[in-house]
Parts: sequence; C-alpha cells; structure tokens
Amino acid sequence: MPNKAPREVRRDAVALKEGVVVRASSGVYTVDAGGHSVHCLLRGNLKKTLEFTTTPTGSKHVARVRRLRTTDPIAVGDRVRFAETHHGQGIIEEVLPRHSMFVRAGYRGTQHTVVCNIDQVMIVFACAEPRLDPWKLDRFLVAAELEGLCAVIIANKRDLVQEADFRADFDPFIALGYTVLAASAVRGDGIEEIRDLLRDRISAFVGPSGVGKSSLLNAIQPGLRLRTGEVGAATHKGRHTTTSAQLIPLRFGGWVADTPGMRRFELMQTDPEELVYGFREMVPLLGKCRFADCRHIAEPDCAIRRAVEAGVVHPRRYESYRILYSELLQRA
Ligand SMILES: Nc1nc2c(ncn2[C@@H]2O[C@H](COP(=O)(O)OP(=O)(O)OP(=O)(O)O)[C@@H](O)[C@H]2O)c(=O)[nH]1
Ligand SMILES: [Zn+2]
Repeated sequence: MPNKAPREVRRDAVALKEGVVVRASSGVYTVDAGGHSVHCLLRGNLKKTLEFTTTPTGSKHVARVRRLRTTDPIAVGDRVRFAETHHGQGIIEEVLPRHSMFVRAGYRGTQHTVVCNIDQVMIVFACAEPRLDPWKLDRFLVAAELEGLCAVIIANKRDLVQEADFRADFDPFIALGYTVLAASAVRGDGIEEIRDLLRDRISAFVGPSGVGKSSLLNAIQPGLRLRTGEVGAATHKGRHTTTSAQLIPLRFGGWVADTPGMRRFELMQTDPEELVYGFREMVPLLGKCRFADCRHIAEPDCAIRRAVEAGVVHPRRYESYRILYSELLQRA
C-alpha cells in the first residue's frame, strides 16, 4: 500500500504522556496520569531493551553497585511515558529510572520488585493474631536497610494485647532506633499519626498476611473499601485477601501502596558480605574486627561477636544475621 505511513511515523504522531503505574496485573498496567486512568500494555521490544542490570543502591552506608536480575520489567510505582491509543487504553513506550525499590527474591534467583519509587516503607505487623514474629520483622527491616529506605514499624491490633505484652515484643526494636507506632484499625489508635507520616510522601505498606494492612488503609482513608479478610481461626496465619500491589492516591496528599501479605519473605540475593549493612546496630562496629574480611561468623576477635557477648548487640538479632547469612550463602 503505497500511501500508508510507515509504523514508526504513526507511533511518533501520538504525543507521549507521563504517568505512574498504580496497578500491574497479568501484563496490563494501570497508569494514572493526573487522575486519568489508562490501561496500558508494554511495547513488545521494551521488555528486552529495559536496562535493570546494575543500579546504585542509594545506601547510606557505603557506595555499592549491585547486579540485579529482574522478573518484572515494570512494577507498581514506576513512572512511565505512554501513548494513549484509544481513550483509556495505551502502550507504554518508556520507563523512567527508579530512585528506590522494595525488592524480594522471586523464583529461581530472580528478583521481584514489590513496589518502586517509594520514599518510605511502613512495615506492618500485628501485636496478636498473628503475634509478632521478630525473625520475620528482621527480614523486612534488613530489606529496607539494604535499599537505603526509611522504615517505620506499625504494630497493629494493639486493641488485642496489654501494655506489658506490647512492650515486651516491640521495645527491642525501639531500642534499635526504629519508630514503632502502636495502631488499631478497629479502635482507631495511631491512625492520625500514620496519616501525618504518609502525607505528601510515597509510601508502601508491607508485612505478613492478615496483620491488617488493608484494614489500616481503610481507616486512614474512609471510603477506600479495600477488601479485608478473616484470619483463619485454625491456623492464625491469615488468608491472602490482597492479591497484587496497588498504589492509592491519598486525599490529604501523597500516595500509598497496599501490597499482598507475604507469608514467607525471602531476602533479595545480596552479597553475603554486605548483609551486615542491613543490621543498623552492627554498622558502627565495622572495621573494628581483627580481620578486614571478617564475616562475623566464627572469626576470632570479631567486634560484632564481642558486642554480642558484652550485651551491646542483642543475641537474637545476631542469630538473625547468622541465619540470613547462611541463607544467602546457600543461594549464592
Ligand atoms: N482486633 C483487630 N483486628 C483487626 C485489626 N486490623 C485488622 N483486623 C482484622 O484482621 C484481619 C486481617 O485484616 P486485613 O486488613 O485483611 O489484613 P492484610 O494485612 O491486609 O492481609 P492481606 O491482604 O492478606 O495481606 C481482618 O479480619 C481484620 O478485621 C485491628 O486493629 N484489631
Ligand atoms: Zn567480625
């Protein structure tokens, strides 16, 4: 057909718009462009040309560059340029560089970006039903620290426990310098404080299933009506009611991502030697071990092991370090 314009020209004729991916579901990305929702597919060749092999981590502690393998070329939170081909439908042509991401291990050594371009992670656990699993909380904290992300701990379901139990479980994390906010989606505790933290920022709610992430967001923004689930009475493990991450605009300013509960949280593959940067109380001790390449596992005269013996570093946290270290080593 002689007078048919070449495809390239026709594609360029559509002005690209910019937006943020608020949902990703089986290859369809919902992009928000100033309040207008567009359902987009990804330009076919973009999947191959996207460059996510190396990225600066933005870590506060040390300048590092980490190799990444990614399962998802686009995640919730990505800023994209797209062509709106029909009203409400379009094609993503370009993904803008990410400034942060919250990542966990996916299948077969790949990484799964839960959400990206966030300013902070709100790590939600429950005081009871299910009761705090400190080992699991460590995993979320380490993941946030390794990405250089600011983390706030939300202790939900405060209505279910007495002060003494709450203190016993969460004080060790306050001692590490983390902000712990006691909250209750049913009673209203902490809701105003959480709003203050979320205002004008991009945040992600992460945590195990059934701790009340969606319930809290419903309390924070009435009318949101996110689906919430009943905790399985027999297992207390929670059922997955949120199935994929979504980014929600907040009426009082800012964005928040609700993410599916993670029953098991595998740390993204990290160089085991860098794991220690995920434990904030151990970082000031680095460089004080006898051996410069100390792994802080069995070496003599290790500053971190000495600190554990002296009661400066909590033995449970050190045990957490050892467990994660051996996990990373096995997967490496
Ligand atoms: N007592 C009490 N129950 C709560 C509170 N917040 C949530 N729940 C209950 O806990 C259960 C799980 O709440 P969800 O909001 O679905 O939990 P979730 O973390 O979003 O779960 P996933 O979507 O699986 O990740 C529901 O039965 C809620 O009613 C709270 O502050 N106190
Ligand atoms: Zn050491």
